[in-house]
Amino acid sequence: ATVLTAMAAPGASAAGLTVGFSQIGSESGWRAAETSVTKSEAQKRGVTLKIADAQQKQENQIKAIRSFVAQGVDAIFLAPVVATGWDAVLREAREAKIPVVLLDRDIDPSGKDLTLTAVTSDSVHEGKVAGEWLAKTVGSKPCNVVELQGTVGASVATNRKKGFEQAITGTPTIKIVRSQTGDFTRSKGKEVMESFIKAEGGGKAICAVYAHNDDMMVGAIQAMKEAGLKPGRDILTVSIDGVPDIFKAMMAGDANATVELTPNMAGPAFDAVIAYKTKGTVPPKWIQTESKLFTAADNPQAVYDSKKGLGY
Ligand code: GYE
Repeated sequence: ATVLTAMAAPGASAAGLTVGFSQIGSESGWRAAETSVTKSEAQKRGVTLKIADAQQKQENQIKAIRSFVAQGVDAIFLAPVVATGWDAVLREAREAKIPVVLLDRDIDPSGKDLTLTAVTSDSVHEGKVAGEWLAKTVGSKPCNVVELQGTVGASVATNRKKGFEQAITGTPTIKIVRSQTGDFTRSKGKEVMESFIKAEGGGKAICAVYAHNDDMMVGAIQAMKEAGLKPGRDILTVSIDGVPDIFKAMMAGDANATVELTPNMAGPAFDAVIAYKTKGTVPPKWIQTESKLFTAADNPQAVYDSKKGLGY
């Protein structure tokens, strides 16, 4: 096991490094998995990891970063809940010569110079893939879409909206008729979907639901079922993340498609920090992870099984 670990992590000379991770919270299954994968990726490399859970609040993240700076950690990982408002605290980290790596979400350009790199998927692309799947699936049939947005001000919410809209602009028969934030949670996704169904006269005229993450979709599926609607059959669903429960919903015929992204953003981030700290290697400004379309026809059972034990 020792040999394998050393092979998987050539930067094993990183033993002794301490990384502080300001995590957003645990709003979704994807994020729970990210936290758990980050712990195991740290362990593999002999890195000491300190995690601060911000309970979705930016002010808590700012406090956590200040505390990591005061403790003199070797690097800071930040999953920024929103895109703006980081410049001051990032400058403090820079003054202390502590590199900051963004994980899974981005910040506005003004603060980017203050970070070492960002490990994220391409969230505009994810929205595009979702929109293209819908356009292809409905063809020329008119389609009223309701959209569940992620956290207001989060880069991934802005981008997933933008990408989806780009994909459907060429198809005027597809219309977003309602769009509201469900804050990336199951409970809000359900609540907002209930209000959409009410506002749309019982929901019969809704053709598709687009949710910026699977958790909100799982909530929306429940709302649709409770309203006597048939998600996955009469109402198409497309969302993002690839959490086990969406594959389960696909197996039951309640969901149609998701865009899967890896919860392992920390692995490449640790490698970048280790190379930077031990060899002075400056990473590219963006380390991009993959995201890909997955539909109910792609053997959801197998994916579901493969996700067991990953911390979702
Ligand atoms: O898709 C969502 C989470 O930033 C990529 O945040 C992440 C997103 C993820 O809460 O489920």
